[in-house]
Amino acid sequence: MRSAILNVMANAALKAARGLIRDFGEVEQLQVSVKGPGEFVSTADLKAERILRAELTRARPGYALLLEESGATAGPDQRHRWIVDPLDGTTNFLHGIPHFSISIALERDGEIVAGVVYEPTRDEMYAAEKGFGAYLNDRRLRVSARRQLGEAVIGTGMPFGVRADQPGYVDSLASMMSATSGVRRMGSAALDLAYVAAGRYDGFWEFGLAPWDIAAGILLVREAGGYVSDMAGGHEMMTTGDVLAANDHLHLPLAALIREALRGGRVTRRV
Ligand code: 2AM
Ligand code: CA
Repeated sequence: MRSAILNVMANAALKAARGLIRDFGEVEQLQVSVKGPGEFVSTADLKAERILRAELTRARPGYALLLEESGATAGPDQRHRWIVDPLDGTTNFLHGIPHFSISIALERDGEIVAGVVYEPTRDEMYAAEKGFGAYLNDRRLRVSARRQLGEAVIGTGMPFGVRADQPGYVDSLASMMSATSGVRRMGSAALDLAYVAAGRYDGFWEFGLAPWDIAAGILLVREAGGYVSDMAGGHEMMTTGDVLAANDHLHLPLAALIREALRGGRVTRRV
C-alpha cells in the first residue's frame, strides 16, 4: 500500500508516461528523416511537463514547483515544493534508445520527503518516502551488499558539451576503471540512482547535475539503506550537483578514490 502522497506522484508519472511512450514510438520512426526528431522531442518533453504540473497542482494546489523546462513557481505554501524532471535521459529518447525516466520529488522544509522515478519502457516504478523504505513496484529495495571495490559495478554520467572539461572527471573515470569491476554510463541520472537503490549498481558518481535529476533518486538510495554525498563527503548535492551514492561499505573507498583522482594522483587497482 502506497501512501496518499506517493499515489499522487506515481499516478502523475503514469499519466505523463503514456504520452512519452507514444512519442517515443514516433521518435523511433523519425531517426531516418532528414530533419530528425529534435523539435518533436522538445515538444514531447514540454507536454510531459505540462501533465505533471497539472496533476501535481491539482492534488496539492498550494505547493511550489521547480520544473526542468519551466523553472521555479512559488506557491502560497512556504513549506512544500515539487522538484520535477519530466524526461531524464533526453539524449537517449532523442536517439530512440529506450532508457529514460520521469523523476518527481517532494521537498518539505528543505528536505526531500518523497520521491518517485518511473521508467516507462520497463514499467518500473521506484518510490520512496522518508522513513518508510524504497520500493520497485511492490518489492522492497535494498542497496547491494558488495564490500570489494574490485567486484563493484559503478554507474556514472560523463559530462558533455560545455561541461566536457569538468576538472578531474577523466581522472576519476580512469581510477574507477582500474579499481572496480566495470563502469556503466547509461544516460539518466535519476535511473542511475534508482539502480543503486535496487542493488543493480554498487555505486554511482557524477558531477554538475541539476536538482531535478537527483532529488528523488537521493531519497531512493537513502531509503534503500545506501549513502549519498557530494564529492567532499558533505551533503551539498542539490547545490553543487555533485553526487556519490553507494552502499555503506563502498561509499568511503569510492570517495577516497575520487578525492585522490581530483587531486591529480591516479589511483591504481586495490582489491
Ligand atoms: P537530461 O536527460 O534531463 O538532460 C546524463 O549524464 C544525465 O545528466 C542525465 O540525467 C541528463 O539529464 C543530465 N544532464 C543534463 N545536461 C547535462 C550536460 N550538459 N552534461 C551532462 N549531463 C547532463
Ligand atoms: Ca535530467
